[in-house]
Amino acid sequence: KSYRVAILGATGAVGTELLELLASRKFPLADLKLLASPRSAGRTMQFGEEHLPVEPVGELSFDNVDIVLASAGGSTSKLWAPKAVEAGAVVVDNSSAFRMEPQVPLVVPEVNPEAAADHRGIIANPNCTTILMSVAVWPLHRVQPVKRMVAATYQSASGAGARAMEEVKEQAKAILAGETPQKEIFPYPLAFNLFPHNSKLNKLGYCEEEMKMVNETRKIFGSPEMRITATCVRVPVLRAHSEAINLEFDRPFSVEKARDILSQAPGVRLVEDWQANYFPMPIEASGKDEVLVGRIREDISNPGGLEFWLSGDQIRKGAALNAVQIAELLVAKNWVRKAAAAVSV
Ligand code: A2P
Ligand code: 11C
Repeated sequence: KSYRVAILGATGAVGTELLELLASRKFPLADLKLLASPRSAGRTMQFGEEHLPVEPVGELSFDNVDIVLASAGGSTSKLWAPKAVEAGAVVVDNSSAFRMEPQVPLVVPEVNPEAAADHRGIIANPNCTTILMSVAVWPLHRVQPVKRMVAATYQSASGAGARAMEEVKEQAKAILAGETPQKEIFPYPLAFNLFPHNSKLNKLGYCEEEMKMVNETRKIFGSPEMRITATCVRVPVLRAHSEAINLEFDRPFSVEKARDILSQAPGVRLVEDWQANYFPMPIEASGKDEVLVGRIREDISNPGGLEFWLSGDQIRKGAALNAVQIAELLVAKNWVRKAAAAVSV
């Protein structure tokens, strides 16, 4: 069986990676349609050996499409995902638009693949920081439940899109040339700087990005009461996020056991050389599928606690790869069932 796939937001940072992943992972494609805004009309994008046209998304875009991979922002998803479902497609949505809706599965394939079985046309891809944390924490949580989780993030420019990545490069060039850095996407200069994540703040002083880590992780883990807190910070890195994670358990979790579990965990690569002081770095996580985890140590302030550090490619596992893995899961389990009959070729 092969499937007719559309990428909504094909020209973006995540969209471009989706194209690459569908080709390199040999997704069973009967057809691939590239959709973006009218700004991209007339553009073509390379897919393997071919050059495919980019079409502005419109009312007829989802006719004869089985799977939509959407990464064009929340408002675009809100507008088009229901229309795609109505047209018979299943939508794997990378935006935050539907994640917390009770009937929408929120899926990290290494953690809760079974949740995808119950989809009603839309499956949500979690926020990048949540995905990276979930992949690393879940294998430990399964063995010994986490009582409380404290995260601090070091988030790359890519989380704000392709134009934000260009912006930080331009700012760095300007600063090195002794000029004033310009800003359009970010509220403050990011090059040679950092700032707390600039998403909307709530009454408790938490920004949206931090609340995504709390609420999405609870949903993915099926632990609605889990105690989680986070501080999210944007750093001048191009495309991989890092996170410092502190876990608290009811009783001590041996570092050796944690290391052993994480060295075998799906989607995780242990990166630790204590002699060389060598641990995960965003520059080495970039372009990799695995979440790099290391610096696992006992929390000296809490005998039941573990500290560790991770870096993961925000565009890949934090977004595009997770979405493609969800699509692969739907195919493998024959769960693309809301879609019009898959084409046999
Ligand atoms: P376009 O390139 O035509 O603006 P990023 O996250 O890297 O900024 O990318 C956002 C993606 O979402 C791009 O592919 C962009 O297309 C697409 N997009 C943004 N707004 C819309 C819209 N209103 N309708 C369709 N696609 C959109
Ligand atoms: C960032 N993770 O790095 C965010 C952007 O909910 O998908 C993606 C927002 C989301 O800023």
